[in-house]
Order: sequence, then C-alpha cells, then structure tokens
Amino acid sequence: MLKKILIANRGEIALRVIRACRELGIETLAVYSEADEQSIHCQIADDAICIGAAPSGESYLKADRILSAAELANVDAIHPGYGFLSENADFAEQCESCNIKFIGPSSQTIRMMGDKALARETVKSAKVPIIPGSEGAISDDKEALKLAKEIGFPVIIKAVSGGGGRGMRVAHNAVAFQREFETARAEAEKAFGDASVYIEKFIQEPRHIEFQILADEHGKVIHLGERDCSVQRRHQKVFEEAPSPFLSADLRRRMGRMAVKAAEAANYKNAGTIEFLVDKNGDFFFIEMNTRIQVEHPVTEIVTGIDLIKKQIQIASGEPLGIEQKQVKISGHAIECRICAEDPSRNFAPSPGVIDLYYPPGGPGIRLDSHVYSGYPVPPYYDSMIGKLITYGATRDEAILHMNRALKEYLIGGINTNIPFLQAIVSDPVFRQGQTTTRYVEEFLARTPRYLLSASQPDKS
Ligand code: MV4
Repeated sequence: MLKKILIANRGEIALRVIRACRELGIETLAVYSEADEQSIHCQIADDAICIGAAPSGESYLKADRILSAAELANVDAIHPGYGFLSENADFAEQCESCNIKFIGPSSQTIRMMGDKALARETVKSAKVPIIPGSEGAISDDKEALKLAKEIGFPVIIKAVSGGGGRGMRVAHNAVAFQREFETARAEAEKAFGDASVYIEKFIQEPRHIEFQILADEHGKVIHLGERDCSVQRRHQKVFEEAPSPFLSADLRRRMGRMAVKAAEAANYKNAGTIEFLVDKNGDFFFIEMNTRIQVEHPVTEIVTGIDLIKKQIQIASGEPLGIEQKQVKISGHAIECRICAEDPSRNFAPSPGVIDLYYPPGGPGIRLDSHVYSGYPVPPYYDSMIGKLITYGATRDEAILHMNRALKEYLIGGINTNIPFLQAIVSDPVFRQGQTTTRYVEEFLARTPRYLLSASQPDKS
C-alpha cells in the first residue's frame, strides 16, 4: 500500500482525498496557493507546502513545483483530483519518470483519450457505437463539406484537443458549414494550440449519460452503473443523479458492457468515465472518455456502496479490484447538486467574498462534500463551486424530497449562491418527472422570471 500521498488540488476534492487517505492510514501532503492559506485542506492534511501565487497558472498548474514538493517530502504518489493537472499527459509522464505514482491511468492512455478523434477510433475498433462522422481529424474544407453532406445536416464540428463542450460548432446547412468549419479550426488553434477538428452528426436534445468504470492493474475492468448528467448550463453540470430515470434495465446492461469494452480498448487503469449521448429512441453513442475522478463521483458511491477514492488508491497500490461485475448492485437513488458562489439573477456572475454565516443542512439522506465554513473567504481565482450537496433515498422521489428540504435549510451569508436556482429546479415538474435533456436548463431559464432565482426580493421600483 502507498504510504504518503501528495494531493495536487484544492477545495472539496482535496478534502475528499485526504479523508480517504486518513481512513486508509496513509500520510497526506497538501499543496496550496497563497490564496488558500486559510483553506481547510491545509489544516487537515498531515503537512502542507505553499507552491506559489494565487492564480492557478502560478500554483496548481505548475507541474515542476508540485513535483519538487513531492520529492522534498518524499511522497510515493500524487492524487491529481479533477481539473488542474488531472488530465495532463505530460504531468503524468513526469510523475512516471520521477518514480512517483500518478493516481490515474498511464500517461499513454491519458494522451490517447485526450485526442478526442483518436478516442473515437479506439473505441470503434472495439465495436462500441460511435456517432456517424469523420474517420479521425479532417483538415481539408472541401473534403469536410463533402463528408458533412454525406452524414446529413445538422452536423457538429469538434476540436480534437477539446472535450467537455469546449470548441464545438453546429452547422445546419452547407453554407453555414463552410463558415463554422473555419471558425472551429481558428478557435481550436487559439484555445488548444491545435487546429485539428473532427465532425459528427448532431444529435438533437440528447441525454448525457456516463458510466463509471474501475480497472485494476491486472487487467480486470468493471462498471459501476451510470450517472445522468443531462441538467447542465453552458456545459457546467448542475444536477447529477444515479441511476438515470431514463434507462431500462436492458439499456443499462448494454451500455455498461460497452463502457467496459471502451475502457479495455484504451488499456485503462484506475477510475474513469465513459460518456455517452442517448437519443430519443434510446440509441446510445460513445462521445468521450474522462480519465480522472469526476466531480459527481459521490452519487455512484452512494448507490453502489463503493468508495471510489479508496479504490483509486488501492488500484494505484497494485491491489486487485476485489469485486466482480455481478457483485455490483445498484440500490436506491442519489442526486447531487453543485453549490456555487455565483448570482443566478445576474447571469450567474461569480460572487466571491467572505462567508459570514454558514449553516449546513443535515439529517436523514444527506451528504455534504464541502471545504467552506463561517469566516471562509471564497477566493476569486478558481472555480466558483463551494460544495456538493448529495441526497439519497430508496427512491428518486425520496432523494428529491430530501434535496428540497436540505436546500431550504442551507444558510450561506455574505456571498450570493446558486441555491435559489437549485431550489427552483427541484420544484420544477419537468425535473420531478425526470424529463430532462441537455436542453433543459436553457428552456427552464427562458420561462422562469429572474427574481425567482435570487435570494433577495424583486426590485419593486
Ligand atoms: C454532441 C452533441 C450532439 N451531437 N455531439 C457537449 C459536451 C461534449 N462532451 C459533447 N457535447 C455534445 N456533443 C453530437 N454529435 C451535443 C453535445 C452537447 C451536450 C452534451 C452533453 C451535455 C450537455 C450538452 C450541451 C450541449 C451540447
């Protein structure tokens, strides 16, 4: 078993990893930026090292400083959490060459899955369904247009180095396609330093359903069922739940089998996620693989009873999975919502500042993963998420009942949060009936008056 782990992250996920380490009897080293000196992850870790100034480019993204801290403190592994360096193949490779275990898949797998066109081809070779589209990247505009016409409009143009919704353009006809193709390539070059794009048939109003997989270093791969992440706003997930209210037992079995095949094709190790789009007919297609632990992992932990962070560490230690696919049972229902320091009535503008009152919800059916407390200054430098509220019950209705109650109990003063927005969604009949697609939030916001989304009363003047 690993003895000492550096947590190359901040916020709730740093805390989550430290908690798992502590229960496994593993020593922890936190790293932090100057803005995070008062952060709880520095307090509860066994040790903490400052790695630079507040902006993440000066600290949490500085691979060399993190590796220096790792060598100085003599850790034997690094847990990258999500975001920051978690899907950086170069960083994973540097860890490998320093003989420090990167808790995740190999740098090779990260690199391969980071190339979204290569990921498509890789899973296709394992007969995992993909969306009709180009074979690999396509650079010639005439060839691209010809292919788009063959596929049939609308089509979507995606950056090979993108992912998570960044660098995508939709074209509904040939004229628009020529324009969007050039724009997509220019944007991709600017955002990722790589102009390569690929194209796919555009699926209208899909559901986003992803499968959690676990793979040990002895070649065994299992899946832990799905999460439905259709409730998103501008590619930021808002609600995530397990199981999906949309999947039949048969569809779940078929998708799960394909998720395992995709992971096997990538020679995957550790915890990972296979993302699918599911259309109205229940046809499903692979879109991307995420080679990290995800924000929404707790809903899977609750319905399977498996601690994913501990599993990541045990797998990285070389231990066998110790669970057979047929032993994985999904029971009950869990829903997560992301609590963010932002103002929904002002187009979700970030709302950093000092939390001057903090009363978290508790009681039956509630898990709260958060690093904040009364007096905590939410820094303006990072993601606005200040916690994840997860509720669970025997049924979806019960989980929703707890969520509704917990959101009303949750008191956060001094900053604005998205809690009123989350409350409005859990009360919405479309959400309650589980009728959500990736268009849902947009549609919800279009029919919901802004004052209903803020804690303050409407301006009467
Ligand atoms: C698509 C799509 C429709 N058709 N691909 C966005 C995130 C990235 N992982 C893939 N995304 C999409 N790919 C095809 N061929 C629609 C989306 C999409 C989306 C996907 C999941 C969740 C929310 C979304 C919101 C808008 C678009």
